[in-house]
Amino acid sequence: MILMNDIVREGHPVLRKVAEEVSFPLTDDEKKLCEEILQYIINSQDDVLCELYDLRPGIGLAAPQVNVSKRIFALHIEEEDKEPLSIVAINPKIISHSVEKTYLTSGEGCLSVDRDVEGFVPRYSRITIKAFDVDGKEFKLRLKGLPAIAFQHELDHLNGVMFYDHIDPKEPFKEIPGAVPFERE
Ligand code: K2U
Ligand code: NI
Repeated sequence: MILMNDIVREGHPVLRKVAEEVSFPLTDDEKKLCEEILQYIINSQDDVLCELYDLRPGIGLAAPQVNVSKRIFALHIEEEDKEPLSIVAINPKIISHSVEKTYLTSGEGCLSVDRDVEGFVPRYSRITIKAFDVDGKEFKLRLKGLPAIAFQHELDHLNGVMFYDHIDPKEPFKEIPGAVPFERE
């Protein structure tokens, strides 16, 4: 079971590496990793387990965050009145995106960053992605809202990018031209 002390924190070089593509069939270790990163975010959304194991809640987790520099991440997002999204994405790619941008009005956080970094993080409002599942089957999804933001946050982790790299250092809350703000309830 992944716990917070398995999650590397900013300053660790693995978070600034471009992660390696994965080949199929996955090794048993890679399959176990996929299960464990998805299980972490599911566990982290359970109040009892959060308390019991001192977990930080998350909706995504990327392999580099547990010190494995491979192009794998998991998302588990359940929002009221919306389709739940629970995926492991392997060798993920954004194949098209809206011109329109969005940003979380609350700003972003990261399980690998133990501090608040304020500011708007521009993201594409809508994205079409493709990735492979653990069996090597390719899938495509069209994402918007929080799933789209989370996907871009996790894909950044596979490219050595941290969310605060996107924040304007001089004017962190500068209006992003044409962007549609996303309010999390
Ligand atoms: O990659 C990670 O560190 C997990 C991130 C993912 C994330 C950050 C910002 C925006 C979307 C996804 C977070 O710790 S997950 C915490 C969280 C929960 C709900 C909404 C936003 C962030
Ligand atoms: Ni993160």
